[in-house]
Amino acid sequence: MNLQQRPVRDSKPGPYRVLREADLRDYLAQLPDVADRLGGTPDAWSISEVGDGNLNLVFIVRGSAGGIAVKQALPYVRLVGESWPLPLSRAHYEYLALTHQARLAPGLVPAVLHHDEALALTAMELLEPHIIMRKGLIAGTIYPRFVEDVTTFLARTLFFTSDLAVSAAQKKEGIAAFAGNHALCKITEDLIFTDPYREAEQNRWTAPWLDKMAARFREDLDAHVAISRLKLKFMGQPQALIHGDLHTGSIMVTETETRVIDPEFAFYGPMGFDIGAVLANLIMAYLASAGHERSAGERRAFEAWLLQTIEQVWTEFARKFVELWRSEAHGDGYPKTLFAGLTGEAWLEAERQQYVEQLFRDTVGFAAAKIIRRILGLAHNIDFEWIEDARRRAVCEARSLHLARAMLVDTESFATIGDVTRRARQLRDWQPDFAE
Ligand code: SR1
Ligand code: MG
Repeated sequence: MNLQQRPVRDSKPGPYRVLREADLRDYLAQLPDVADRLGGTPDAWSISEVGDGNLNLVFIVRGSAGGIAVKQALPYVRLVGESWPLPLSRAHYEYLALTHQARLAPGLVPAVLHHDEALALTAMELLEPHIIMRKGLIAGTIYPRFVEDVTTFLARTLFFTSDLAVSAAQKKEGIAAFAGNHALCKITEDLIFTDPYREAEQNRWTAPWLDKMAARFREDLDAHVAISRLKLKFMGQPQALIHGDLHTGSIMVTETETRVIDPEFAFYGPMGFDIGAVLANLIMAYLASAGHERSAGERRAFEAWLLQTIEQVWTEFARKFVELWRSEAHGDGYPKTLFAGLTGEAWLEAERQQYVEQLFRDTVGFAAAKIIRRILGLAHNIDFEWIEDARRRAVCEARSLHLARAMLVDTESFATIGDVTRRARQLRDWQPDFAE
């Protein structure tokens, strides 16, 4: 597992240009492996741009033999436009992360077929019939395989890139390999850890209902201290190679398969940021669910599954992580020679539990930050946005903000994941007073 390896260059480098469908056809036609996979003649391939994310172009290309997905980075933030430039190098970091994650968590990320540094372009296997998990959750679909797969992904990618598993030299090489991805980190530092708590031009929320709540967050110094501590952890704790944007829009699912996509925000950061992202998005799916029901209570079974999933994502992650620590700890952290014999092992086991308890606190805090940014910041979630009635949407968002504020500021009062789901369940039917 050498993170320093150069990305493969399957074709001659050329200058960057934004590819249109016709350019992409010509480009792919000269890649023999890709052309074989698609089959037939290039003029018969269908190509459509389907990207609905905030940053990139995504094309689906189909031929007589099969399909591929092609992602190209734009030199700016797609959501905002050319006024917000963004380095193309994020495609390099995404490629590096994807190929590393494929080795650490086989079968849980899309296979890379081709990467072009100059074009900031990556061709991947087409995930079919997978859909973006967020859309499935809005539809009320249960994913029985999800807990098993996402906790394997989290436990293995985080453990095997940490000081518990690799040497200090390897770890530092890993940190160096991703250190240039700072422009993407800066987006997170601003949009998640700063802007929702101050007047920022790009902030938005469901007005007028959330006006008072938004104003309270801007004046809430307890929240400002808590979010600043988390920001410092995000910037200064290179615990492991994290995905960096692990929301339910970065996960593709069927009822039997899970794939984690889009690691362009990857860098060495705190593990709790990834785990918190998954939990935050499940919590938002749960508290948005009332906004999607057509008759009262029709989604109760789905909501019960979501609460159980939130609990199991944490407990299964923690179990798998500790198990890896017991069996695969070849890193320079906690040298074996310092914990010899039965007594040493008992102390080490107690230390593992402490580590996981701290990780849980980090996770709860980061989850809170991820919820708040989706309701008060620039980039919102369709979980809420697709609730057409604005007042109804604001009710779901207010419940989520209420829970998130408690998780952010009173993190210690959430001793277990059961405390999180209990508070979420209590808020499911809470009626906020928007005049307060
Ligand atoms: C300007 S980019 C906004 C958001 O989209 C990405 O998915 C990240 O979550 C980022 O914060
Ligand atoms: Mg993304």
